[in-house]
Amino acid sequence: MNKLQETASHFAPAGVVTDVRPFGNGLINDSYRVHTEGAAPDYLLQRINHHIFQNVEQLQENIAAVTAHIRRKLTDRGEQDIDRKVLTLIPAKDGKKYYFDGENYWRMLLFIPRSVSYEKVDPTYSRYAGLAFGDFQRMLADMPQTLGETIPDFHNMEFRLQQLRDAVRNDAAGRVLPMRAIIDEIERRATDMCRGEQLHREGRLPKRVCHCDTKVNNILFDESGELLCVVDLDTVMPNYIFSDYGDFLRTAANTGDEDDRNLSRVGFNMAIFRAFTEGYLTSARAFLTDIEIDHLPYAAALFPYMQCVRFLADYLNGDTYYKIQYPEHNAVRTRAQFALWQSAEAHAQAMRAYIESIL
Ligand code: GN1
Ligand code: MG
Repeated sequence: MNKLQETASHFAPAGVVTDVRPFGNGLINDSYRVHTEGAAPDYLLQRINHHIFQNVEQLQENIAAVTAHIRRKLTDRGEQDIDRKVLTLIPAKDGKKYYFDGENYWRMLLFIPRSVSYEKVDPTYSRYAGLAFGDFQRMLADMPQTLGETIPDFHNMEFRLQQLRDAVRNDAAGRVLPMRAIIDEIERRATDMCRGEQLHREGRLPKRVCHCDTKVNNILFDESGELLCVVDLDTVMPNYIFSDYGDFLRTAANTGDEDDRNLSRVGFNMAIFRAFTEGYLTSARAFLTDIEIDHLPYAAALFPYMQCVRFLADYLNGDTYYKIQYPEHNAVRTRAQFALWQSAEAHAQAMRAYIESIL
């Protein structure tokens, strides 16, 4: 039995474990697929990045509450195949929702079979995703528990800018100089990009339970194309609906890659925008306020901007947060998100016109 198999044995999966192999490409946690013999289901074993999620106990309580709530909603609606439409936490043998090996925190989930995720989706899939996120927010609207913020100020733009300013001041890795032009442009637009925080302080923008990491590869589809569920629930917490709307478009409506070196490939794809927005408003319009709807184009630009700020701060700090594949990776990511942000801003008028046309 190797180390990973030994870790898996602290949970109580049905069936005999045959193999544990790396799975997926998240930038934060490490995931492994636990293969089992015969008809028993497979599992997903994850090492939780506890430097980032510092309160693992609360994190796991959040996930348990959210998945139980969604499961109840799906059951009430008479959905079939529920184990593939919501995540299932597998408790550790001692009954806890995680296992601590003295150094690392682990959790286990049921592996969702015959599912696929994508780095890019077409308009048809984007529309499904829009419907699904609107529905996700609606299902969680009446959760009895108040969820903790698993990462405080996660999508607080003022806080993210403060982190960037600290990183610029410290210049820990000596990388500020070549990034100066980008930093200046970020600062020039800073006040406007913090509008969400401003509206919230004025009591005009609510927080609702959101997913907060709706990048397109966090959505599972059935092999037939049907949408199954959203995964990566670590960041589910109260936030502005802009998070889910904006982060999906940041990843799905980018004609290039999140870390594209070729900036001429990067741009904001209006066909994806239209399909996703139409789907999202179909399921969310009933509960959204006018202020939320009016600011959807702002949200579409905010998320590439925020991700640019976050990648840049990490680059300046010497790559302490995101996993990187090569030394300049965070600089490349910063430039790609910067280009996407500029493109999204250039499309703001067209976005507004489309939203008006469908309401
Ligand atoms: C991280 O874990 P993953 O790769 O789905 C990050 C998101 C970023 C994203 C950028 C907890 O998501 O906020 O938008 O990378 N998650 C955390 O690709 O910071
Ligand atoms: Mg992920």
